[in-house]
Amino acid sequence: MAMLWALALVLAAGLDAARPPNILLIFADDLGYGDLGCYGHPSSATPNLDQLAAGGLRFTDFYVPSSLCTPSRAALLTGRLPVRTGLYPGVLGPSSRGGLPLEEVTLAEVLAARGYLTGMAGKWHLGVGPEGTFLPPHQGFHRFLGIPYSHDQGPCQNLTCFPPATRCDGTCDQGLVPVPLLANLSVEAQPPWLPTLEAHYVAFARDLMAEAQRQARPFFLYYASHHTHYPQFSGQSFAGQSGRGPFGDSLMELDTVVGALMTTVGDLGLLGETLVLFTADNGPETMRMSHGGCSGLLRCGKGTTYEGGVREPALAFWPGHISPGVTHELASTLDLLPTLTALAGASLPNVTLDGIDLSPLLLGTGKSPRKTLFFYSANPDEIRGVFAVRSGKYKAHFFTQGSAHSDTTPDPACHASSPLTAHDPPLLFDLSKDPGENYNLLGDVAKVPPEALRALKQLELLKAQFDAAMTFGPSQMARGEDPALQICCQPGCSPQPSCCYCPEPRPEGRPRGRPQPRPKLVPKGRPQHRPEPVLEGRPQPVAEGRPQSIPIPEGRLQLIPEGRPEPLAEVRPQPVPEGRPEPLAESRPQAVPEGRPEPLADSRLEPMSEGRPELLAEGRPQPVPEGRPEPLAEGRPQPVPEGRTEPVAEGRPEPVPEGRPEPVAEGRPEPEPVAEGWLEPVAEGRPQPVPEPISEPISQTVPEPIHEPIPPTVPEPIPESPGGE
Ligand SMILES: *[C@@H]1O[C@H](CO)[C@@H](O)[C@H](O)[C@H]1NC(C)=O
Ligand SMILES: *[C@@H]1O[C@H](CO)[C@@H](O)[C@H](O)[C@H]1NC(C)=O
Ligand SMILES: *[C@@H]1O[C@H](CO)[C@@H](O)[C@H](O)[C@H]1NC(C)=O
Ligand SMILES: [Ca+2]
Ligand SMILES: [Ca+2]
Repeated sequence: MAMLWALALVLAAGLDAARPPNILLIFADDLGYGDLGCYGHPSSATPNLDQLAAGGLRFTDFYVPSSLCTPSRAALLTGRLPVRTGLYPGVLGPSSRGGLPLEEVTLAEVLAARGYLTGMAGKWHLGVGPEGTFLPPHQGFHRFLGIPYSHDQGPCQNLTCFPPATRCDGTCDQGLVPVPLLANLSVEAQPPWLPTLEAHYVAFARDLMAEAQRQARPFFLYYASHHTHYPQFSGQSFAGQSGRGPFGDSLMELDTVVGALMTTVGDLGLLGETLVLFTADNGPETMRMSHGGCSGLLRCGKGTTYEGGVREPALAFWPGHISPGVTHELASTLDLLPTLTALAGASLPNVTLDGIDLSPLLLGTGKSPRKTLFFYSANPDEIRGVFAVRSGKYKAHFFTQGSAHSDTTPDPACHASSPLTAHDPPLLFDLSKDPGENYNLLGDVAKVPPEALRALKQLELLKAQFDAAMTFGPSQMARGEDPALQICCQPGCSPQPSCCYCPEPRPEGRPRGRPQPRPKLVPKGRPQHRPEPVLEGRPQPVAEGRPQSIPIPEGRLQLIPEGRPEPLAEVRPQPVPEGRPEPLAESRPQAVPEGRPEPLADSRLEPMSEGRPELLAEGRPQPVPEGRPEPLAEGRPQPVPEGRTEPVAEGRPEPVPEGRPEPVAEGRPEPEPVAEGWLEPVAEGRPQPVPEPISEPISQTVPEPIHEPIPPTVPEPIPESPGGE
């Protein structure tokens, strides 16, 4: 079997690789350009990511096309701008009727067709829809374990975010069901126990990687961590340990996840055959102040088209194939689909792609073919078109708008109070000299350098051409909301949404205080509480350590794939909430993508659901009372644990030395020393299994103390995320 497709690959792709690489794509949430040690943060504890950076290619100019979760994730998985795929404005919610159209071809579908075993752990946020129509199993993922949207899109005031008993910040989104944890199309828990959530994902990931190896096929693992999105959470081993408060603890857990995944790859002997990519969906949510991320020297953060919103840390690691170094070439998450398609020898979807194949840049055989980047606002419209354009070292802002997500920084341009503003002429920055976008080159018309004038003309032309050629797809968000679409572990229960409550058992023993009503979740005779997977330095052998999965009782969200999906285009977009300049629906061609993807070639063992089931669960839930929190209060005081608990510095690889020696044009990564740890220098094809995993064992496993009974007091009001992304 392996030989068959290996031969096919050589014929098809002309790559010298004997087999397509495994692909491990790790995606962080609301993580800023300045948050990692290897990007200069002085107190983050990210030794594993720093080690990836030291042994791989670190990007300084890597972008996402949108600074919000849903559109950014759509772009990552399709290689297409979110305005094409209809993922605008804003983000999807638990009640949304829309989602990433099934006709869109995802990276998972491309790779599954090439024979990959595909799996996703973590945050989806590309729609749920009736009967889970839009969930990952319908978009190319053989396996899925995760939350279908952000973990703040449900009430969180009663949840424990840090053991033993630190509750989550604020209240998150009220009037919604508790966030569900799904295993494929079934509800595993609602809500999950957050302190062990990432550990469950790691167990899932190990299982997927080991199973792929057993089947002698490559894997594609999309690990979309909830870290470091609000509200911050972590397991016991990280709570209070990072030296950077709750955000740092959450980030430290994410970093340890990276180490655990790399250890598994090493244990399987696959380091030289696995391409590891790390980046994040959008910039930091600075409205959380010290509990949010940091864009470093860049301006603003999430929700804006300033650099802090769209420029992200990005690492590519593939020993023996990608030379260690730092690159200043332009790149985007849009480019991952065409790049990975090329590296896997798979077939590109027959659609208009916005991404470009960057494999020459990764493999060190050429420069980045990407020369320009286009940025839409969080609420794009066809009249204004792109807000900002980068070409080479220049970036022009034709429109700017602040965002509540970027509140609380000293720069008022970032804030929600900064209205949508047209700039004519645009704001023009030379990002090579001024990455912080502080000095508008057109600010003093008497002193505009001729080169800047030429750049201005070029950027104006690029915008005009791009906008003229762009056709927006029908907005999925405009399809509106239906509270009955919210996932409920006990369909038909009352009163909804609060009765949709099947919490994950806490790691040890019974919770004290009130008994937990958990009807039917665990059939009689089964252990009440599964063992808690704990992230630690040295992971269990791959075969072990899997959490037992909780059997799903009947009546759950069991989705039977049957029937053809109705064409999405038939759903008439509804009027979009205020703030949009004009209805987008009319006079727009229904841009549901040309060219249906071919059926997945390889569906052995784990067939993916096709199409949308027609059955609706009986006992529709009732409409959810409106209870959206007010957009924003003013900055809340944050009790920030100051005073480091332990030194973080030692054992951490040094930040990769900057000092770009050569003009940006070079394109060749600069060689860097290879770090030790799980990262062994890979001389030839197949590395030895690496016995010693993570360079720096994080703290030892500590049993999770029993959670305190929750006092009935209502936490103080805390500003909630506008829109719950
Ligand atoms: C999902 O379905 C696949 C295929 O049936 C199965 O192997 C896997 O264990 C299921 N559960 C999860 C969490 O992926
Ligand atoms: C790609 O799509 C276009 C338009 O939908 C179609 O005309 C063309 O035949 C397709 N090409 C392939 C190779 O399927
Ligand atoms: C939180 O707990 C309190 C006290 O037990 C309870 O009254 C309230 O309904 C809970 N809220 C949610 C959203 O679960
Ligand atoms: Ca995000
Ligand atoms: Ca699809």
